[in-house]
Amino acid sequence: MASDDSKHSLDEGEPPHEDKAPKVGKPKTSAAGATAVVSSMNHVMRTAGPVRGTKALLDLNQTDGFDCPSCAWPDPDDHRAQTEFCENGAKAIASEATTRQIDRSFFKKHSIDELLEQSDYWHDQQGRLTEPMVLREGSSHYEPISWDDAFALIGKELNKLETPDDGIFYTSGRASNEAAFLYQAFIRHFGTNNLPDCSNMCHESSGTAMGQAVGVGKGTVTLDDLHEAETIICIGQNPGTNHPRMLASLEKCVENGGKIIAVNPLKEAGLMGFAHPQKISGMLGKSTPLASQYLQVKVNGDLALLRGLGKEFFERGALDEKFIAEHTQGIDAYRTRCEAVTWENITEKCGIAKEEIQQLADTILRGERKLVTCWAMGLTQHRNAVATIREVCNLHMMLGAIGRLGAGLCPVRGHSNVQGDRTVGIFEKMPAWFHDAMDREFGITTNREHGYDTVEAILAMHREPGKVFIALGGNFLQASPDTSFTAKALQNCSLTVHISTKLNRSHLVHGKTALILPCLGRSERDTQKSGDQFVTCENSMGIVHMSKGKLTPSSPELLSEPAIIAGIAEATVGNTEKTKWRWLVEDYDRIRDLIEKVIPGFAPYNQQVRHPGGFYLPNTAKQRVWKTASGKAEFSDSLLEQFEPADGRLGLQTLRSHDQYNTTVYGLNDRYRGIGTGRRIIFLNPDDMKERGISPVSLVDIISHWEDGERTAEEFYAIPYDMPAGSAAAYFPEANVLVPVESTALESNTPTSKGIEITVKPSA
Ligand SMILES: Nc1nc2c(c(=O)[nH]1)N[C@H]1C(S)=C(S)[C@@H](COP(=O)(O)OP(=O)(O)OC[C@H]3O[C@@H](n4cnc5c(=O)[nH]c(N)nc54)[C@H](O)[C@@H]3O)O[C@H]1N2
Ligand SMILES: Nc1nc2c(c(=O)[nH]1)N[C@H]1C(S)=C(S)[C@@H](COP(=O)(O)OP(=O)(O)OC[C@H]3O[C@@H](n4cnc5c(=O)[nH]c(N)nc54)[C@H](O)[C@@H]3O)O[C@H]1N2
Ligand SMILES: [Mo]
Repeated sequence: MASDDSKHSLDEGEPPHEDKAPKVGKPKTSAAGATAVVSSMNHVMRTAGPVRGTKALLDLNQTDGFDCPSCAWPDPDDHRAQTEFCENGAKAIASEATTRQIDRSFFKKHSIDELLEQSDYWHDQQGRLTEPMVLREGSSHYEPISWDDAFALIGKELNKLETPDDGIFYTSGRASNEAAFLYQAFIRHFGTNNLPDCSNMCHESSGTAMGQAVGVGKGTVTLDDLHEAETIICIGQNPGTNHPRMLASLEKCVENGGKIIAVNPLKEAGLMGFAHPQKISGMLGKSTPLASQYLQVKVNGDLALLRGLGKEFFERGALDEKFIAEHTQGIDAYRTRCEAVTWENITEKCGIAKEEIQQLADTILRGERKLVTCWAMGLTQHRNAVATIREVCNLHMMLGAIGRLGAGLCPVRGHSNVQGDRTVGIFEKMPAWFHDAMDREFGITTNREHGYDTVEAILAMHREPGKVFIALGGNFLQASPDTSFTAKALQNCSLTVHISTKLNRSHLVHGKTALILPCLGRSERDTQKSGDQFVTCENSMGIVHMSKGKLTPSSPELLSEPAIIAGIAEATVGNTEKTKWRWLVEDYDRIRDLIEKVIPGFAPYNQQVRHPGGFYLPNTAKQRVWKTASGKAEFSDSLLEQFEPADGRLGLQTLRSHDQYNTTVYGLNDRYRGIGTGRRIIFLNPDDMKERGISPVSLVDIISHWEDGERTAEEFYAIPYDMPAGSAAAYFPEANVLVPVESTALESNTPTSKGIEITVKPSA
């Protein structure tokens, strides 16, 4: 699958190369503070203007305002500051509330080829999409199309397919519960379970592992638990950039006497210290030190490190015997694994000394052993991700550190409603009870065959031309692995459709025919027949709450996501006695009434969600009820296998800069890591650079190695950085060309975006 020709052309989806070397300065040792406030204000005022910008910020994350679209971190149940947002939330809003616009004249002026030559940053800068556009077969330019014609075109193409399984329906995690539920209902009426989503590339490994271990694929803690915890481990996560409001909780934990432990190959500013931008001391630059111990683990050395901790707990007899006897099964096999492994093996694999692991054990075992473990992509995007996350669960089960105050599991979600989308049915393999309920409520017979996840969908589109691909948000091309392979998959489609707010590269690498359907954003007023609507989202801690946009929509042509879905559904599967698509959209309460009938835990949805702050969905693991096969929490006893590059090669992880939201590039700097401008960058250990004759800020080519051959990304600037030898890091999505589509995590099938075997050499 690797291409023989190492050079990528633009229609293979790789963003254009940069012509300037990056400015490089010293990495920071704490996050947020006044710079963050200034940076966010600048951003918002520049792009959204003072009136629209201020209004947007004042509504952000207030109980009667809209939910920040940037991340899934919860809002405090009470006492919300007037500034309950972070720098990156503000940037997300600026990007959405911008006054710049893309209309038909823009597309008339710029051909697809010209647009491909522009960077992702440039695409975002062009502003909001304002009217539906079509790219006709063979044409070089998008042109306007009416909404009804667009819906009819989609209906015609979908109904032409040989089987409903030739339709692929992607979802990105910004879609509200209402949009997501309606979308999946339409797709299940149509007759397929091909519902790949961004979660497949994100926290799928967490859901899989936690489902096996504790019977629930979601986190078991609340903000109070973080504040009450004695120890919080942040492993494989960079909250300073990706969940900045989490830093306030970490600070609170420290102020209450708790300790923060960071496990990360890179020294990340936000884990070292935090200057609270909502406090005077923080504004003046006084920061609270966060991590009391910083373990610079080798890339993917986490399983070994955690196994070492388990071994230490057993050696010290530090077990909650009562919890183990009452609630768990399988500890003996796990004990045998821990005893069998040697300390040499552990330290060699993780790169952390035994004494450091013992020091961590001392920290965790003090007091009442109130432990919270937070993790994100540094754990989930590896081949052994499910085994690693189950190991986290093992440690919590040994200490009974789950389902009690100050203790529990905290997978920190990405997209603001990625968790809710899954709850309401965006999944290629929903359980039988869900299908039964859909059949009952809608009077249909749903297809029970599992559908494609993201990687399976790419492989299928690549293999079998003529499919229809529809995306509810997101940027499938740039978010997916193996960019040129995915580009070919999209180009193979008869029709590609994107429901989007902003222009992105997925609109430009397209099927025979392509549609861009522009929708309202979170911050905008959504008026339907019964009046102004709100939508609902579920955050990382299982709280469902409302989100109500108040800004005037960027264009009167925009439709809401639910309205677009209803239009497509009506044109494709038609109305039935039970389902009148456009009627449902007249009043979103009607959609919520259906959700509550299909999915347990929501009733009385329309009532509860109108309470300020929303309501918690039930979480059995939090109640110490285990919905696993055995009815107990299950220990795992996986082999200690990890990703280890061959001699002379490095382990590349792909991560986010401070100035991006996934594939949306807000700016070209990565302030905390000291990068002034530039994104085609690879961070390397200084010794690894010397060994290869690579000088600082010089150009290198990166080659990734996989069973099917090599993939190359040319001309990245090499930056020396404090990280373990053998480890490397580059930005997503520029480095996605290097991620082999078939290199995925066991069981969860998540692309191994943090574990890519590479060689690096100076560019010719
Ligand atoms: N501003 C902003 N906020 C965001 C996003 C964004 O792009 N921008 N994206 C959202 C989304 S969808 C998500 S999923 C989250 C992502 O949130 P994160 O998971 O924090 O995002 P990444 O940048 O992928 O960072 C992964 C971190 O894991 C570390 N890491 C990499 N490999 C390993 C490893 O093998 N072991 C360990 N221990 N650490 C490792 C990296 O050094 C980095 O610090 O953020 C969400 N919030
Ligand atoms: N190499 C590598 N690849 C990765 C990752 C990695 O760490 N490394 N991370 C993975 C992860 S964690 C994730 S979650 C995925 C993200 O994958 P996606 O969710 O597909 O990507 P995003 O960049 O979040 O999508 C951005 C686009 O969404 C559209 N959009 C924004 N707001 C809205 C809205 O309100 N409604 C609609 N309809 N559209 C909107 C805009 O047009 C914008 O261009 O990427 C994955 N890919
Ligand atoms: Mo994500």
